[in-house]
Amino acid sequence: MGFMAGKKALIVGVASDRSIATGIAEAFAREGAEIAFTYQTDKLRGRVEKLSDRLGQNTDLLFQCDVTSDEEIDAVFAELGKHWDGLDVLVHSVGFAPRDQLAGGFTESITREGYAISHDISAYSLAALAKSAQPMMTGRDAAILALTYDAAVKVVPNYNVMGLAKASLEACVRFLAADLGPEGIRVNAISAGAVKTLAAAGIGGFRKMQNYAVKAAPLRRTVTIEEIGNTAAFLCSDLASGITGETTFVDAGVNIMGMVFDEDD
Ligand code: NAD
Ligand code: 0WE
Repeated sequence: MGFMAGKKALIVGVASDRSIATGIAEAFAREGAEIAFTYQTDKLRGRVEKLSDRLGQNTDLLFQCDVTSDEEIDAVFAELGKHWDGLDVLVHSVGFAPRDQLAGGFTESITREGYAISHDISAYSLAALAKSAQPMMTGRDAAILALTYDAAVKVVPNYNVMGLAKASLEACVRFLAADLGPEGIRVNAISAGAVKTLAAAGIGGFRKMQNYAVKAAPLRRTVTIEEIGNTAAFLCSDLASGITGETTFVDAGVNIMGMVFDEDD
């Protein structure tokens, strides 16, 4: 029997087979969890349905949800409540900034609107989902997980306003953990190394970034969505019952390096 047997999980953020959320869903299914999914737009419904089916899940448990809409968020939990008497796991694997925010210098690219959109979708949405999910998650050893990136705490070229949004997301994880701990809800984040997903593929210089990661990483490679999924399954299971408010790195060790030399330097 898997270590998530009997757990009911909602995963927000599947957009393709390469999504980090897909790696998380695969690990959850392997460990025996039941999984419901949301999808951002109708265009993505088919993909999420295929994944749900491939993982042997109930394909009725798919809900449209743009996280900028409180109505859509509330509707997800209202609908989910018709199928499940409670929720054990909530995964937030969502991030977005308008494309022009992720290129060029920080002061050059940042705008009030870019700041507002990136923080709304990438950070506030965690609080919004947690707020709406709380009644279904209370009193059952539940867990919430968010995906972050090390540019929350260190400067990464071009990540710009998304770094500020991830800093807010990580602070949100801690405030939620303190607030929801007494309800038996743990809240954690995984800080993932660079993975080539849809959200990453469109980024100029992403190859450079992956090359850097291979050079700098103690493990001399990038990480896979399977590795992120396995850590997510652990953090959302009762195996991690003593862990809350934490950011766990799954990055082949890149973040521990203070300086990296080229072979020929
Ligand atoms: P992805 O493109 O596969 O997933 C991003 C998801 O965000 C998509 O499913 C998209 O539909 C969703 N989304 C965007 N705006 C939304 C909205 N308004 N409403 C609902 N959903 C919305 O890319 P990914 O790399 O799997 O990203 C998942 C998470 O992992 C993000 O938080 C990202 O910042 C984080 N992350 C990614 C990397 C990486 O290198 N790929 C590294 C560290 C952290
Ligand atoms: O969190 C991310 C990706 C975030 C992201 C990506 C996009 C691309 C398409 C947010 N919004 C958008 N908007 C789009 O229009 N990562 C951690 C991956 C990533 O993105 C970077 C990186 C890394 C790593 C952007 C610049 C520099 C490094």
